[in-house]
Amino acid sequence: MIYKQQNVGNTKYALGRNDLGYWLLKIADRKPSAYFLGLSFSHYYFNEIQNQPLIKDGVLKVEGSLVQIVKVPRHDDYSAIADGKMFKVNLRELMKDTDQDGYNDIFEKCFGLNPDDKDSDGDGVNDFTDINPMYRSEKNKFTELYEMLLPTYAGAPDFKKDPYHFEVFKTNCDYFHQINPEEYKVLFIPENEDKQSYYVRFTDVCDFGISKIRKNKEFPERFYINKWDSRSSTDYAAEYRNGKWELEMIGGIVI
Ligand SMILES: [Ca+2]
Ligand SMILES: [Ca+2]
Ligand SMILES: [Ca+2]
Repeated sequence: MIYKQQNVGNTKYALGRNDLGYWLLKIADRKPSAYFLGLSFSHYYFNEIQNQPLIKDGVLKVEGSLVQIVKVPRHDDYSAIADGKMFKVNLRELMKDTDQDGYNDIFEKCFGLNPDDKDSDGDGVNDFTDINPMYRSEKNKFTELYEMLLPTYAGAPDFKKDPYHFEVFKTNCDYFHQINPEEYKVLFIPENEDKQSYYVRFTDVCDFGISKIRKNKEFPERFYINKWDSRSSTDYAAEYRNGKWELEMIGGIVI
C-alpha cells in the first residue's frame, strides 16, 4: 500500500506499508530503496490522505493518529486515542545504514538482524540478498519437514526478488531456524518476550506459525507437528520413510 508520493528535486519519495510495517520509499537515479520507520501499526495510524508535504527540511512528516488496536477475529479494529497528530522522523536517523547492507539500522534492530554487520549469520551472503539472513541454513530431515509445511503463495508475485517482503515466524526451534525457504525471505522472532525487540513485542507481524516437533515415545519414527494461520490450525503426524516425509492430517480446527 502506498500513501503519498512527493518529488524533491530528482528524488521521488513515497510512504508505504507492508506486513512488517511502514516504510519510506525512495527512488533516486532510478535506484529504489526503502527505509523502515519502526513505528508500529499497533500504535500509529497514518491518514490515507496526507495534506502536508511528506519531506521538508530533512524531516519526514506524517499526519495520523495514535491508536490502540482492538483485536476481533479475522481483522483488526482501530480505536483512536489521539487524532490529528503529526509524526516527525529525522531523515538522517531514518536512513542510517551503518553496515551499508541495504537495510537501515532501525529495521535491523526491530527484527533482530545485526546493524553493524552486513552478514548477520556469517554464511557469506549479505543480509539484503540472504533468503534467511538470521541463521545459517542446514540440510537435515527436520529442516526439510519445516520447509514442507511453509505457507505457499500460488500465482503470487515473486517475493524472492523483493528484499522487503518477509514471512516472520515466532520460534526458538533450531531446525526451523535453519530452513532454506524457496519462495520468500524469512525472519524469526524469539518466543521469550524479554528477548524480543520492543517493535515485535507490540506489533503482530506473524501470519503463520509452525510448532515444535514432538516425538512419539513408543514409535521413534513418528513425530507430531502443528501448523496454524489466521483461520485454521492443523495437526499432523509425520513419518520419515525412504528419505521422505509422509504427512497425515490427524486433527485441526477452522475458525
Ligand atoms: Ca544495515
Ligand atoms: Ca546487517
Ligand atoms: Ca548471511
